[in-house]
Amino acid sequence: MAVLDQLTSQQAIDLENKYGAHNYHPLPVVLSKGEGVYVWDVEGKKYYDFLSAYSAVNQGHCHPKIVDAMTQQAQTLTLTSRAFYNDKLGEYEKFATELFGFDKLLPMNTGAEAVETALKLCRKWAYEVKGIEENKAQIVVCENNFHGRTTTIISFSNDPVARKNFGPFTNGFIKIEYDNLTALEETLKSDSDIAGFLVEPIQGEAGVYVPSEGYLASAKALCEKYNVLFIADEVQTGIARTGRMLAVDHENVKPDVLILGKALSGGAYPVSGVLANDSIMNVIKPGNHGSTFGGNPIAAAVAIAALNVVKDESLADNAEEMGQIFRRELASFALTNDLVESVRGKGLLNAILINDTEDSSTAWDICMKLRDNGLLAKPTHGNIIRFAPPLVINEEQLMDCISIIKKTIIEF
Ligand code: IF1
Repeated sequence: MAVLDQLTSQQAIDLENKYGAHNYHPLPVVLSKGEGVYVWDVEGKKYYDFLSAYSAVNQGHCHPKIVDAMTQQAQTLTLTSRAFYNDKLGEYEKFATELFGFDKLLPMNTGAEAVETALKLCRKWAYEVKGIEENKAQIVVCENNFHGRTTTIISFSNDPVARKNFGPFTNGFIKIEYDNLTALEETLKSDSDIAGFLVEPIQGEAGVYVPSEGYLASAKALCEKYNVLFIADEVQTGIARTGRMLAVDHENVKPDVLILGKALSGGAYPVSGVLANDSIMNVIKPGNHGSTFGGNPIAAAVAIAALNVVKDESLADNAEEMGQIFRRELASFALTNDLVESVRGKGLLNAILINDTEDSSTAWDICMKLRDNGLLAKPTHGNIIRFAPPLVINEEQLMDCISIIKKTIIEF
């Protein structure tokens, strides 16, 4: 059947239900256009986007400079594979390594691929540089982590929905409590086979869990003390989202391995990567690792444009400033409203805690009302709603959104 040229929302939803795997439960809204902080549904209703595709659209929807770079490159050379060189990759690698302060970049496509790349790099470094006995390397991870959906990554997840019936799982991971330095030091002290510590500077999916001040700096110091790689997963917290270029910058922490994704492309194209210095990255030799699309010319051109937008439009500073307004306004609102317990976050990665149980539908129901009132957001766990608009939002738009959020909750 020829797809109807102008679907209604319900028709679009029905098509997905019938022909698409049911691996998501989206909020019932069908988007057809995006521009800056706004998205429109197929009926033409306009919304503020307060999810930013889980922090991939930091630069705003369809940013002209990013779309331009993508369009130009797409009309010139899309993909060569790494069997040959191309004229964009080296330029991008130089740009990104100088911007983030590392010797080398290993380009991949999705966040999970970059996490997997970092795990392989860490293990290989452990055997060939640290001298751990082969196949004995352990990597420390945190409870309630989210690093992606591959079989190895869910092997160290504790989310039963992400794990059930996907076994057998990959060995070699030790889980400790997040934001607990004693647990980290005990583990590093007790086991000489530890290769690395993989951590989200803020746990996004866990509900925008901001660790104690100084946690990241102390964790890095412990990793140095025990010759363990500090691996920062900045797929969601990076690229100016938390008010600095990287969330680790709030504590002046330099990771041994940096993982980027999502807004590395401004949401225009799958671009991810792993950055490290030569003493680590040079364990990777030809044939060890790669992917068909990793480092393709479009990804390179888009990432350069996307990173330039972050710099040219001072998006980190804007995120910092707008985030402070957001948390101030919502914190004072929480004092006057029984439903909102508290607000937490950094920059424009924030969440409100709803005064209800984790398995309640309250957060979802509030998001449905927010949708009716023209603002799109989604709960993480049952009673937590994440608010993460594009970092290009201005104060007037932010105040408008805050009044929509307050009005919706008061109506609730
Ligand atoms: C989904 C969550 C967020 C990430 C961190 C790696 C990845 C992600 C810190 C993997 C991806 C996405 C995945 C997406 C929803 C979203 C998400 F709800 F799943 F947990 F943001 F919190 N590291 N997060 O946040 O990157 O392979 O997806 O490119 O799977 O539903 P990816």
